[in-house]
Amino acid sequence: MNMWNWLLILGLSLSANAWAADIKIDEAWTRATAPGQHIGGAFMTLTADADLSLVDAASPVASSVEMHNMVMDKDVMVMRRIDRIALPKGKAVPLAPGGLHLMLFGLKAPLKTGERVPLTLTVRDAKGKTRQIEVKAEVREIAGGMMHRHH
Ligand SMILES: [Cu+2]
Repeated sequence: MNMWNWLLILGLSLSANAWAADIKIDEAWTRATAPGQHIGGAFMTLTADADLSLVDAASPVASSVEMHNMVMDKDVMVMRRIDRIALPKGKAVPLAPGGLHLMLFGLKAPLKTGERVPLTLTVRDAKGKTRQIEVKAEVREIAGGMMHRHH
């Protein structure tokens, strides 16, 4: 095999390893929290251009961030921790109050309206490769402040 063939193979394997997919994030926001409130919710709409999964999230303002879903359990809506959120190719996946959402635990300070909360999302592709995506979520005041209940 001559050198050009080797270079061709190298080029192909490099492009196969590169992260090709892209992901669009719209309307990232979090709920403003009251002093002493240590849990917050974060929401956004994710649209991937390949079949991806959201597999982890983190934020410097919280000690941990979990992915949650709301499910019916004997006529009561309860929150469940999940370990991935599927992002099917081309489909807008909303994370919204009452459905899939991110939950921020151990808030170090109240989230104040107008601030931007940095979030790092870890996304995995069909081959198991992961990539981290930085998002800034705008803190919004929500009248009524429907609190999440955890058991
Ligand atoms: Cu939750």
